[in-house]
Amino acid sequence: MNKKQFEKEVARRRTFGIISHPDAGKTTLTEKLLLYGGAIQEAGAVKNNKIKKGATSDFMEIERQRGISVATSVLAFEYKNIKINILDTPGHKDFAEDTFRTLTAVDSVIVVIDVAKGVEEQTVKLVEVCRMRNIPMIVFINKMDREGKDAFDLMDEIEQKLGLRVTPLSFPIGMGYDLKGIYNIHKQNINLFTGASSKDIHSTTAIENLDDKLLDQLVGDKAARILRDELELVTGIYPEFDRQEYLAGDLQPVFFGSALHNFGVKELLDGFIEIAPAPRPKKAEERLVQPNESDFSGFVFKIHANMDLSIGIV
Ligand SMILES: Nc1nc2c(ncn2[C@@H]2O[C@H](COP(=O)(O)OP(=O)(O)OP(=O)(O)O)[C@@H](O)[C@H]2O)c(=O)[nH]1
Ligand SMILES: [Mg+2]
Repeated sequence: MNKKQFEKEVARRRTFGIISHPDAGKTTLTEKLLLYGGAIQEAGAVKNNKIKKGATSDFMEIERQRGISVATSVLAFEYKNIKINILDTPGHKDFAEDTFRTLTAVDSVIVVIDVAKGVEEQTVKLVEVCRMRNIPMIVFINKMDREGKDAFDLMDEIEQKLGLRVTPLSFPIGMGYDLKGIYNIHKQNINLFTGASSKDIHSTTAIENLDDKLLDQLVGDKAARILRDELELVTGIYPEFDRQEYLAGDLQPVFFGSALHNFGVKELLDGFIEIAPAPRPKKAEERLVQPNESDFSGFVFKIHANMDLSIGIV
């Protein structure tokens, strides 16, 4: 491989961690993201009965038994010619060491928040570490298929408890029983929620602008009116998205969805590959290692005993 090809390879890599308090839906989201890369045929292994069906990334026996992630799993897939490495971390505080170590290996993170529970204890601790290191963060508000907190209240809570500065890039139309869809602010299209199989990759309907009558037809007059009002508020309250600010750790875009229903996940993934950083220089003991150096370099963040896969390098 010549230098140019090598640099191109480096530039198309995106290594990120998924972090949160236990049970927010990290492993479920990881599985759905993998669907887009065709890495697995069927997601949804976590669901309700986590004991019988093992999730793809919870491959250790103890994880299957307890239905929680104990160690970080690394899963890789390709999407739109980008090579994505996901590090699905355990949320439980007993395994926080593993998660903290993982955070030294990633170039960015996705923070998952349960819409009903809001900002929880472990999330506060993990985000604090990311904030100190200026790691670019995207927030995913999950479980929108359930009744939860109002989107604006929740974003306030995120700003206050996590010390973040947020701006939504997608916005929910209703929630829980009334969840009608997701409006993609950036792309100006609507993804309607059907509650259908989690395997489906939902299609979206583009609308010209918010005054488009198609919006009323798609979600009904009332929901359309509320959405227009809410988006006006969004424009008034939140800063415009700026990639440089995101990369510097000064601004965190927010997406909404339901990992279980594979809903809003595509918006998240498309947004992610557009904005997330490629490998950046890493500080080693002696010096800063550039990602495009020709000598082999890697960051060893964990070593597994008694497995075929013996080291985790990203
Ligand atoms: N209703 C609903 N349930 C969800 C959603 N996403 C995940 N869940 C459920 O939430 C529970 C926890 O999901 P996991 O993906 O294992 O959570 P986790 O964040 O990986 O948990 P730890 O690895 O233990 O930190 C499971 O029962 C999931 O089925 C969602 O969008 N909606
Ligand atoms: Mg998990």
